[in-house]
Amino acid sequence: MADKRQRSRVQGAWAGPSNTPASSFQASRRSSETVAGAHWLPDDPSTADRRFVFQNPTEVQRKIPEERIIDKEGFYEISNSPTGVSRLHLKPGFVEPTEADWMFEQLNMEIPWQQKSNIREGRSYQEPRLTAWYGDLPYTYSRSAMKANPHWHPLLTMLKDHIEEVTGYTFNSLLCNLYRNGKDSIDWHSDNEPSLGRNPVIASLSFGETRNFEMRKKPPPEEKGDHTYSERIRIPLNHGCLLVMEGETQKDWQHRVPKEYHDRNPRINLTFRTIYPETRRN
Ligand SMILES: O=C(O)CCC(=O)C(=O)O
Repeated sequence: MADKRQRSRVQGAWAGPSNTPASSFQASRRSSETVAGAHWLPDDPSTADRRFVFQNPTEVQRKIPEERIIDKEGFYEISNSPTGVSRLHLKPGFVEPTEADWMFEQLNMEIPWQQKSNIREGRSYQEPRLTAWYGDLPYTYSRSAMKANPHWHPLLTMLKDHIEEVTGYTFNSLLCNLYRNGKDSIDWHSDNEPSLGRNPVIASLSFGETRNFEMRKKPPPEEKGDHTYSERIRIPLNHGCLLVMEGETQKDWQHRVPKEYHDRNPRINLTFRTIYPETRRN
């Protein structure tokens, strides 16, 4: 990193008429070839007729982008890649707090929560959270399937109808997540399984403890998977808040809910989606 920074300084060098003898000042500068900074002026009168030649920097100094925090109601265009726009719609208070309180209790008690096992690098591991799946079709991610479950809890049907009315989108499936405490989490991923079709719209409704929903832009190929300079967004998702991700968001961004290392109460997150049968995927 230090080496990168050094190379990326603005570079310049003193150039004089070729018939002028080099002053000791110039000679000492010439020995290092370059001068850091374009505003450096000669204070030795014997160098006054010399020109300061600007050389293009060999590498531009890169700054790690500051994390953007989104916590107010609104539509946010978070990027615009050549293929299209990634957009978020945040609606804190979508379910008002007193309603959200009893809904949290009911969902916590009545959803058939289970701990799913996934496969990564040939090894099976248990997800650090509990989940449940609703929909006429199974849902496969991380090389493990959740069975179709058409028996929607009436509260979930009511919430789905309300979200569809407000957003204008329709959904046929729901992945429920229960984060039991701060150690429960979901790692970096995109909801981009082929069964979700192109440009999936995900409507995510949260209840209970506020947890940080973090997003990072996928790096261009030349970064070789390094996210150091990726744009980042943090959205504190609180009790009753709705977040809709749309457009190219799943193609161009990843998201996660990281672990937190202090006490955290349980949180429930409902992610409404549309699953397509294999024959109707675009
Ligand atoms: O809990 C959340 O807010 C995010 C859940 C999530 O990323 C997912 O279910 O794919």
